[in-house]
Amino acid sequence: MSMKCLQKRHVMLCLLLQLTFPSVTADLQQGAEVCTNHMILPGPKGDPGEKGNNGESGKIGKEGPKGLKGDTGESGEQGEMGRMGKTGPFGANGDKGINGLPGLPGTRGKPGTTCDCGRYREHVGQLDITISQLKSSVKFAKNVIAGIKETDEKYYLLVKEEKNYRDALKHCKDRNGTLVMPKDAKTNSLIATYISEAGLTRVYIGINDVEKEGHFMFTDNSPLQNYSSWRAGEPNNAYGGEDCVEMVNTGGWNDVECRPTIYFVCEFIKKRKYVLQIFNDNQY
Ligand SMILES: [Ca+2]
Ligand SMILES: [Ca+2]
Repeated sequence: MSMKCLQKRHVMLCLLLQLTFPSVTADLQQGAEVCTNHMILPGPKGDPGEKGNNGESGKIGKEGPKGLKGDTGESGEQGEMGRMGKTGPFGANGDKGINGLPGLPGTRGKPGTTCDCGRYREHVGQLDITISQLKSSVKFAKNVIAGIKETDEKYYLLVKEEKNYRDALKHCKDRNGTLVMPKDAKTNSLIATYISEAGLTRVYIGINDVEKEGHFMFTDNSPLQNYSSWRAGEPNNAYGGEDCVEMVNTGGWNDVECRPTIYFVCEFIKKRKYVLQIFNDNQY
């Protein structure tokens, strides 16, 4: 043991043993003396080593805890003026105000002159008549457009306006015609077909015995001659008051009262060119 202590490389170990284990050290008293006398001092401290390389970047740290609530910020600057809002609904009507004071009387007017109102009223009345005629003419023209029958010499028009016999005759005459006068079988058949095609059952025709009971005449004042189409038992002047004549859709004639309002057929002589007149004459 003492020999080991003598060795240079174990000097420090010997000192450590002496401090840690004193009893053992006593047994080695001689050896300890040798160690004391022959202790070798350590050499000078070496120079510091070269600076090491920079270490690698550390790992990203964990997410920190939520921070504390910040202090209340300063008030912002005043904003710009907003756009004008929509116009509101109308308010309720206000209460009626009290009557104002009466105004001062006006100056006296100039003396009047004699009014010529009658002349104007006459013009207005004439305008009303003209308008009425125009309306009637338009209605008549519509009937013309709707359908018309014709022969070489005449036009026949079924007027779908309910009128009594007198007004029906006037309606035709106002347009330079008359109620239809079927003076032969061909014309009578044509009118009968006209009525049937229109879906009607009866119309006034231009025959009557208004002037003299039992003496039937056409509206052109010509008497019935070689042709007639009376239905069986007609004319019978029923109840003593049948002076006008209707044609039913089979072509038969019957004397009837003149007051009932029914449709009728007008006839127009072609040479009068009534159609052109209807459309061109302003009086209608
Ligand atoms: Ca009669
Ligand atoms: Ca009769």
